[in-house]
Amino acid sequence: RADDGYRLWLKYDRIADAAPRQQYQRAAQFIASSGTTPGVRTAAAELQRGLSGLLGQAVPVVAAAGSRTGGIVLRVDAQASAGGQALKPEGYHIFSEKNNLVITGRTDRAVLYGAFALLRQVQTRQPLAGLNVTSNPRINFRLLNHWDNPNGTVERGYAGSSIWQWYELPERLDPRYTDYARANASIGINGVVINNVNASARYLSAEYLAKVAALAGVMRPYGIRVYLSVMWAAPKVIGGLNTADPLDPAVKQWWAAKSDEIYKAIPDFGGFLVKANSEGEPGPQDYGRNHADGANMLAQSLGRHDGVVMWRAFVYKANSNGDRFKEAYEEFQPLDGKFDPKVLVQVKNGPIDFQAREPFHPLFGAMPKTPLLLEVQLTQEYLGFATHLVYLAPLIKECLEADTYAKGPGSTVAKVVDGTVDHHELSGIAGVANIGADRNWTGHPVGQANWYAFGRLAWDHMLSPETIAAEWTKMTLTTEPAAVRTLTNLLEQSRSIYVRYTTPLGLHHIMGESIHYGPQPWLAKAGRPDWTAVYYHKADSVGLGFDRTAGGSNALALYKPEVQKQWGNAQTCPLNYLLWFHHVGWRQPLPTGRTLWNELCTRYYTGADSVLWMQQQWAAAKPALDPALYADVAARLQTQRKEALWWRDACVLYFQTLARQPIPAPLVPPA
Ligand code: GCW
Repeated sequence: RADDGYRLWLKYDRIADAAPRQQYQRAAQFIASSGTTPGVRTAAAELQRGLSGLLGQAVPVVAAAGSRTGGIVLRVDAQASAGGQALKPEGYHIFSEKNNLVITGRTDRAVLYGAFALLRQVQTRQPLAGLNVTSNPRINFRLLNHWDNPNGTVERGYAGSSIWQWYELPERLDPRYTDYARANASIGINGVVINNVNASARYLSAEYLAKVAALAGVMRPYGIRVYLSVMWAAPKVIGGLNTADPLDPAVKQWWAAKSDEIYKAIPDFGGFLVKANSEGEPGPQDYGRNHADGANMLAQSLGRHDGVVMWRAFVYKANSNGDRFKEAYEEFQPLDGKFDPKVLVQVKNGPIDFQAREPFHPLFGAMPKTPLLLEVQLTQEYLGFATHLVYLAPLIKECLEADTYAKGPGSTVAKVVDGTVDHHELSGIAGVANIGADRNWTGHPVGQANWYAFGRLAWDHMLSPETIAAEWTKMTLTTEPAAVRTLTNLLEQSRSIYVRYTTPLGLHHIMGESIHYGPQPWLAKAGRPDWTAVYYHKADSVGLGFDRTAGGSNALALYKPEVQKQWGNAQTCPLNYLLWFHHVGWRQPLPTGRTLWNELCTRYYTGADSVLWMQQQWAAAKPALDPALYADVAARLQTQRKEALWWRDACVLYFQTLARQPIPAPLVPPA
């Protein structure tokens, strides 16, 4: 039957080749599990479901292996260790013992993650014999953030409406919630913030908390905790108070009572996410207080409950004459050391807003006393919605690998975030979800790869985008080796191609006003100056790019000297970041041997042509792909090609009005 994409990477179709199938059959004749907790029962059920499908035969679950061999044993053991090393609470160890494979860990969740790891081993056709794997997550809070609203819309969502059916809850539990939880657990995601950061106070009402509790009940056996985005002004909006001042005793009292009410309904509730004093949202500054005052009051309201506050640093003032690049830093960096131990400050990967390429956010490495939670965006707000094929692991990885030099070389963003640089116990990473009610969850079938890759990197940021792409391809699209190679390469190249035909050389924020789709580099007037395109590209008759050196906004000074050295000199700045930091003359020669203008044109033209290459690669894999899925992506690639030309022509022609130079001849074939 045609594959409608609903099953994501959890496909479990019978392995067609008899030889490997029989090998797996010999190693997985039964599942032994004595555990009766919901988490272990889930692990056994998932293994049974997956293996029965893949092996094409029933795999029974038994209470104990006894003298049987050739099976899989699940074992929760509070003392579990591997190679003499204690496991983290969620870490698992898979090894052979008396001709059985044992999946062990200190908690239910650990065993569940081990079960999915074993399934992945089979799905990607790796051997089971002699398996000995230990894996611990490097980051503790691995979260999806949903920007889902109570009315069923999803802010910046391109895959249909929200999957949460608020009206039906708490009575009816859509089976889709369980499949959602399964998918997340399979990649190690252990928390979900279910509502938009532009939050409605309604979620904190008793009526909605009952609905949230029902969802939490579905997530719990999969090791997933539920969190809420909260609206700062809730004590006024639904609490009947006349203030939301964090230092007001009645406000404190209201939040403490609200927290108690939530934990009564949801004992494993994860905590709060807050967007405050940002883009018109209310916050503590409305009362002359600062972000730490607000975050700490909420953290204290959690009191004895086991929860955290995630406070977003995505702030920039209306009518600021400065450089938006610097604003979050200026508001937050001075507060380092002032936050309650239960607070994480949540920072986007870059200083502006989820552009196709950004330098890492200067707060990373600059707040050693505060655990910083990295926020990346999986929904493709600035990356072509659900139309353009863009695999995001290279973007996320670029940020993770960037060196902040905070404690000398090697202080990468990844190590700041996982807590190793500054010895934090709390560590977190969040992906803004690209999930909606579309049958295939993500609209673009390859959007699924971004959900998958996020979870895998959140678990282990050392994995390579290539490894993850290959895994996903095998689990989701095909295991045919040549096609896997072609598709993995296609995925890997897709993001740099997108950058070339939209925002090459460090251009940023030149897309359509408010919709954030398509080109609009001429945009000069909008709700506020820092929503226009001209604010960011600064094109004039002399040249192009935002001078952020000492002669300009001096945003570069927010970084450590080593980083300033990399980006501070227009002659040596890597071309990918050039126009982020420098205003460069149109006729300025670049290390490629071309002038800036010629290089700009070359990137737009070759970028757009690379979409033809993408189409060819997809076509080359056709025999190995499901026909309906093939046609879906092929059609989206056609639109992508059309829109790459739109981007190219709009940008080149607009910038040409200022550069006043011809498009280099070789790029334009003679008419
Ligand atoms: O990227 C911008 C989006 C807003 C979003 C905001 C944020 C949820 O355009 O839609 O609001 O960021 O991250 O808060």
